Amino acid sequence: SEAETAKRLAAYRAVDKNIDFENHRIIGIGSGSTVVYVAERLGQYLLDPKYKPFVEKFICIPTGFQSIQLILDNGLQLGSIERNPVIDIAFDGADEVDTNLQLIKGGGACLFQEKLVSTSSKKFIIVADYRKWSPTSLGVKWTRGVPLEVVPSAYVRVKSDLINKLNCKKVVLRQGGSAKAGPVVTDNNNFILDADFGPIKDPKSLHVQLKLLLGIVETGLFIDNADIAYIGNSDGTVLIAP
Ligand code: DER
Repeated sequence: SEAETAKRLAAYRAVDKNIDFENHRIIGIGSGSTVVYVAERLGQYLLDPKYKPFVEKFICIPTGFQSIQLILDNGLQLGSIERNPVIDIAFDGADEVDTNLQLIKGGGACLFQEKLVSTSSKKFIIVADYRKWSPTSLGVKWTRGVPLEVVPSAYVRVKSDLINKLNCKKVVLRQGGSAKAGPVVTDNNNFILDADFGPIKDPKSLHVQLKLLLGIVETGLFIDNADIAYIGNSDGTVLIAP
């Protein structure tokens, strides 16, 4: 599809332009469908005799179970953030990117480990297709609400606080649907609440207010974290922001 082509374009370009084969060793690998192409591209370099000596030394840090699969399926070395708390460069997708490179993430319910990796990385690269790019504000392209990782026993309290203290319009406990009866359980054994605030004028302030609510482990607002975004367009071009 057009979006898949755009995802692959952005991901390949991001890897080709940002991996320093000699100096990078610890590589953060995100979650979702776009970062699949980042792992795929690294796997291609691994098969190239010229690059193999460098890529086989890469230690790839996952952001959840899907990310672990991605690393293993592409023949890359799997590491842990406990063993490698400082990451050289990390790649991940996003649900929405604004012109200040503020992000909404968490569509794939992996936001906690994603933020642990992205904020532990010296360089953080976003790869996405054109549907995620929001030249105005966050909460315009991604309209399913800000994903929040919450402690399961606290979800009713958090929902009430979101509505009564932060004037959230709509809060939904994310369900597994046909994949799993009942709520989605994250790789950290938590629930996800999707909190719809509409267009978000000041994502940094909202993030701080959310973090003060008892029961919220982490938010899907990634503030002042991404360094570069590669946005694949349907016409084959790639927008690089900033
Ligand atoms: O969960 C996440 O934050 C993922 O990065 C995700 O939302 C991006 O997913 P996609 O690359 O499949 O659109």
